[in-house]
Amino acid sequence: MAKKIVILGGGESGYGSAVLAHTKGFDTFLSDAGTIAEKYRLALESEGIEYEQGGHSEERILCADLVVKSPGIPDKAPIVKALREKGVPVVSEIEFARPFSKGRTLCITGSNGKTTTTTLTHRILAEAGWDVAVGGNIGESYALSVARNDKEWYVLELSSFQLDGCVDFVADIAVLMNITPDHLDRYNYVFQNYVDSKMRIIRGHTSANHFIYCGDDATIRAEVEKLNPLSQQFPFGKANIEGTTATVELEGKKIDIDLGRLRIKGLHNAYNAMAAALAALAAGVSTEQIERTLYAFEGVEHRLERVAEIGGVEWINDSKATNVDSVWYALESMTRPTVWIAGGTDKGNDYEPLKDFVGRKVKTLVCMGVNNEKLLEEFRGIVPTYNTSSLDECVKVCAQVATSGDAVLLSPACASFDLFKNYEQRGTLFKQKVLELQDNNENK
Ligand code: UMA
Ligand code: ADP
Repeated sequence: MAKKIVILGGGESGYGSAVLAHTKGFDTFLSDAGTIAEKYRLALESEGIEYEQGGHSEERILCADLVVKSPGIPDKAPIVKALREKGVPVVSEIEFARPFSKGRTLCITGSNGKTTTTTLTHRILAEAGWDVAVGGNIGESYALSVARNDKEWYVLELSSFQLDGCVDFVADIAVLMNITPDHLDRYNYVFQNYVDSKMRIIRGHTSANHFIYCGDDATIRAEVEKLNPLSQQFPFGKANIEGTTATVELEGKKIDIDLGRLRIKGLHNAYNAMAAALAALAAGVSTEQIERTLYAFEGVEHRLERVAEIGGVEWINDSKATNVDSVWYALESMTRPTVWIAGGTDKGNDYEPLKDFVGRKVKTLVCMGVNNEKLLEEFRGIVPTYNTSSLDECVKVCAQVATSGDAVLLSPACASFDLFKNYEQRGTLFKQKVLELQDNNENK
């Protein structure tokens, strides 16, 4: 009899896992506690995959031989607790899909910089003509790609939630960008639990594997010392930078990255470029090919994205900056007096690390959110502040206070859910408003 696989969650991850399980001939059942989006529901129906929504039917799920859990479902969900109590194995989509793929995996994790580094690395491999797909915490799920069109190489962005459900999965090449507090609500508010999750990126490593990590990150350094991984290690960091050149070297191949020629700016993007270059070298891409893509890469939407220059004011969309560390790097990269837009759903932020930059680089703080009290209190004595509760109001205030030579930076340090569907919608609407402002300005 076919092994019974239950998939929990019918979003991108669950849908991909269900297709893969069904394709491989398992007795497949997908269960979603909420409502499955129409596109996934229709696709499940057309594939003939059994599913339920609006609740998890415990009796059936507990009979599974294996459960594949979507990353957004926390361990404290009653159904997951019940499965663990019964001893039913619960794994992530990444763990489940790996054995069905012939491809090698280049996996990138970290608290910040994952998407930028993953996108850049994937582009390097793709432009070098390799048979490669990108997946994981970005775009189409890994499982779906393995089911439909398995590749020789996968560049995977891995979240801590995905790493949590990995047991035997080994990242052939592992990249760890940084570890700073994030998602602590999923880790009992214990930072070390989150750190342990991130360090799973090197689980099972032998001397055949490459481990590329930011050597400037004290948390990672301490973990490397403690875990003493067998992998070949390639730390990158400020020590690689001399003047405006960042030099990386792997197995006798060397690249001098001219930071001035990169289109993506700031120290964090120097880190991202070094990580991507090392990862591509580890995969075996030529130095010429890596350099070509590095200098052409324009970055990813909503990450320090330049929107327009209006009356000498540069408007920048960094809507993806949803935690304090990413804002630190955004402010670090600012070269103009900055009108800083922040606010949204606070994730228990400690704003202390930003105060020095705010004092030196920020001209005005414009808060945008339903409840801005915490931000206002933190920064009131340091810079002039404005309290706004809609995008319209916020952009109007920014246009009034910014003068030629300034920058207006949307880098919220918070999630977007108080006023927007997600960070993409926040960034897209911000860009629309800025472009309207530009049109009005030109028609004056
Ligand atoms: N659900 C249940 N039971 C529950 C709780 C939720 O069935 O107890 C259902 C919901 O009703 C919903 C489904 O689970 O239909 C959603 O599952 P999900 O939240 O795991 O979302 P997916 O669409 O499957 O997307 C997930 C990742 N989402 C999260 O980790 C929250 C996507 O990362 C990832 O791209 C995708 O799998 C493919 O692998 C997104 C993300 O926000 C981009 N990631 C976080 C981040 O970057 O900060 C980690
Ligand atoms: P992630 O996928 O980890 O969220 P992104 O590449 O999407 O990372 O970037 C998220 C935010 O973090 C952006 O606002 C960006 O400006 C900032 N950022 C990008 N790379 C880094 C890095 N290496 N260190 C710190 N912050 C970064």
